[in-house]
Amino acid sequence: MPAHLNNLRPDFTKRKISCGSIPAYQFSATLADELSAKHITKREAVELLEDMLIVREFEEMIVKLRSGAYPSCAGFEYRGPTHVSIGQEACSVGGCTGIAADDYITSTHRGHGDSVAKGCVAIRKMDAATLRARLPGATGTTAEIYEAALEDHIFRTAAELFGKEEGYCKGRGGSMHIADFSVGHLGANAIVGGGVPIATGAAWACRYLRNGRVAVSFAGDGAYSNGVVLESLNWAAQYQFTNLLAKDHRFGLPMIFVIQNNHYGMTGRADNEVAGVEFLARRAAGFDDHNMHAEVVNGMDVLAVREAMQRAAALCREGRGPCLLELSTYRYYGHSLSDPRNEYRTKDEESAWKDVDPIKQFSEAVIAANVLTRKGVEALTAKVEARNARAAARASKAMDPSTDDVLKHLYSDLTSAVVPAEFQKVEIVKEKPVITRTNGQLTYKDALKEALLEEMLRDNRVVVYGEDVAEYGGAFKVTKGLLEAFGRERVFNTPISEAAICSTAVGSAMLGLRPVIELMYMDFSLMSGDAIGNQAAKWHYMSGAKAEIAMVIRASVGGGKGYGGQHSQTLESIFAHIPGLYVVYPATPRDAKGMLKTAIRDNNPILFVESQLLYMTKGEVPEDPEFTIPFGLAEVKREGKDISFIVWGPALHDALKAADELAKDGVQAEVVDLRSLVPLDMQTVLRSVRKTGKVVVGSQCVTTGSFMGEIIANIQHDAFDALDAPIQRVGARDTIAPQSSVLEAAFLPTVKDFVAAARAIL
Ligand SMILES: Cc1ncc(C[n+]2csc(CCOP(=O)(O)OP(=O)(O)O)c2C)c(N)n1
Repeated sequence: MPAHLNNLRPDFTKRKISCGSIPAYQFSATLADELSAKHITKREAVELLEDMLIVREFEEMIVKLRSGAYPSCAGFEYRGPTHVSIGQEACSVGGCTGIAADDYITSTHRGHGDSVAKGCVAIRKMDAATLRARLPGATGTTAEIYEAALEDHIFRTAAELFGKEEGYCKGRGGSMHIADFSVGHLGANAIVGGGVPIATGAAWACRYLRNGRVAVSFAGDGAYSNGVVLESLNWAAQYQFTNLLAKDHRFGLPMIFVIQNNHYGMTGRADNEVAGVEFLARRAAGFDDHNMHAEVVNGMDVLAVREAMQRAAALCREGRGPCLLELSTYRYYGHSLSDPRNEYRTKDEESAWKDVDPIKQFSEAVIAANVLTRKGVEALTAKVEARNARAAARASKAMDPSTDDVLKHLYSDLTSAVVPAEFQKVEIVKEKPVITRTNGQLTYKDALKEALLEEMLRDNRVVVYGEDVAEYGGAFKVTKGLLEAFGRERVFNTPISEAAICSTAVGSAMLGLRPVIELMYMDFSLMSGDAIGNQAAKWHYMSGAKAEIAMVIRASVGGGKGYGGQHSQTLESIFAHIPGLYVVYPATPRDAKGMLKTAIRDNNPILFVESQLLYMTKGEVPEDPEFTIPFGLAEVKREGKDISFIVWGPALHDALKAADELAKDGVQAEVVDLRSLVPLDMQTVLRSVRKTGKVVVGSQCVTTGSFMGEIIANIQHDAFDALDAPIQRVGARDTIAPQSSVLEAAFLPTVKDFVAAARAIL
């Protein structure tokens, strides 16, 4: 039994389960109170007001731009999204001032405010040297450089919204995906809830790295009905994180879930309509025995938000995370500017919320506490308006990206060729797994394990997690023994939450870790479609190459075992269709080791497909820990001159057997193993096609719509003249994998199918 778990006994004692209570709206201090208690300085109070004004003015700019009424950008047409957060400024500014400048946030489609606030707060806390590095060539007094840095921040934010090369993400991300990794902003997210597991992964990375930082996910009320958000709450609260390391000291994830509850999804309301709780903060009680330190806070009061965030961040730093804060707020405009709001709410309701406007209230508080005079507030407002206008005008005239660069930043060119010294020191907790060669050979499974072992020994940033990968070693034992070698910090079981497994890996990769995660069956990758396709694949590009997403998703294909429709699919074609991912599928033990090591060292997100049919196959595998196989290199596994089999995955072995069969008739078949679909090595394929003139393309994918069609399209385009016959395709039949073994045999491609396809054109 794992040492950290107790002996499980039946216990049906009659009892009541208490869910405790969650405090709501406890903060009642005025600014004057806070000043006299020295919880805030006058200067900080002015900065709070200024930052809220910057956010509001920025959002007003979007509204005016849409109607052509923003004179500073006359003639400029803004064509991006218009999810403005006017009304919610206290959440963004209070939220970002309550945490440290180098803490992390993720945000949402309505994230301009969070983005602007995070940058302003971070800039104010930068020392002069950091500021000068941020603004090379800036001159003047320190105060002038701070001013210039704020203006530059607004400029880069606006430039990103306007799709310009000088935007934070070089115009690749835009309004709904803006990120600034230099200030810990890990990205807004256009997928409702999408940023929450990313922040959770970042929080896990903070804990792993012991960097003392906190990760915050800002997300709306709507997001808190989304599956991956609920998975994140569960993920962050796991006992193994909160209680494991020391019995009397929690060491929970430094994660703050912030619900910016503006009371509407797009139009649907959580309270009274699409959820069953009055306060979404109750979600915390569903996942954590301690309710995660949840609070409901007046989100129209910047001091209340700031104070609650400070408390939550302090708890996180003490190891008492995660925390959850529900901020009750309101957006004055519709979901976007095309939403007139009249179908689902009243003017009366809107005006009640405007009465407690965060900027109006805090301006009065600043005046009442003698921090600024009314004139002083007006002057501050005018300064903000002028600064924002200058920045926006400059952004509207900034350079567009070059159209030649449309593919630039799709993939990272970086690898972990050099492991930083601090990550080279690796501790063996108990013992390393022994991997034995029999007659110089390893199984495919052990080749994978050897790759993992070597890479984990080489680089402390490599972590392994997935369902049942720890003591049990994974459903197919690939990771067996790694827990004993590296301990539970680096090898741990996860909840059955494929979406969170993949999305948290994105978040931890953003902080520089190199997660290798396991999906027990490739079929389950469909549970993590967003994480893989919208998050992992896209963040390097959408961030303008500011984010490196070095992660490997090992997905095991179960076809051929009689496991039926939901455990047998070969789905790499779906993922090869999504730009931004690498998709590789080794078919021999040697390739398995060499390519997994390459995958772990590469800085791109990699879908690494394995076949359960191949796990026990044996072959020679180099022992050299520096042995790697580059991606995008197909290999001729058998030379021939009469016909080419272009294959990948287990189909390689069928094609090789078919080649033996054809050899009996004197036909010399060449067998090309693609090994990686993305990047794809068409040169080796075309060389073979030009030699033989006859082609059979094969894989275990369901035939229609598979990547086989892509290969065929390329061949006919680039080597049409070399073809002597129509290209043949050998894939699985266009149906669902059946349970019955006779039916499954009829479903999957066979050696006979390869032979028949070849004979048809020979
Ligand atoms: C996964 C997903 N589903 C639906 C949408 C379309 N959509 C965009 S914003 C939105 C409402 C989100 O509500 P909430 O999370 O409360 O944030 P708010 O817009 O109120 O800030 C919807 C349904 C989406 N972008 N992503």
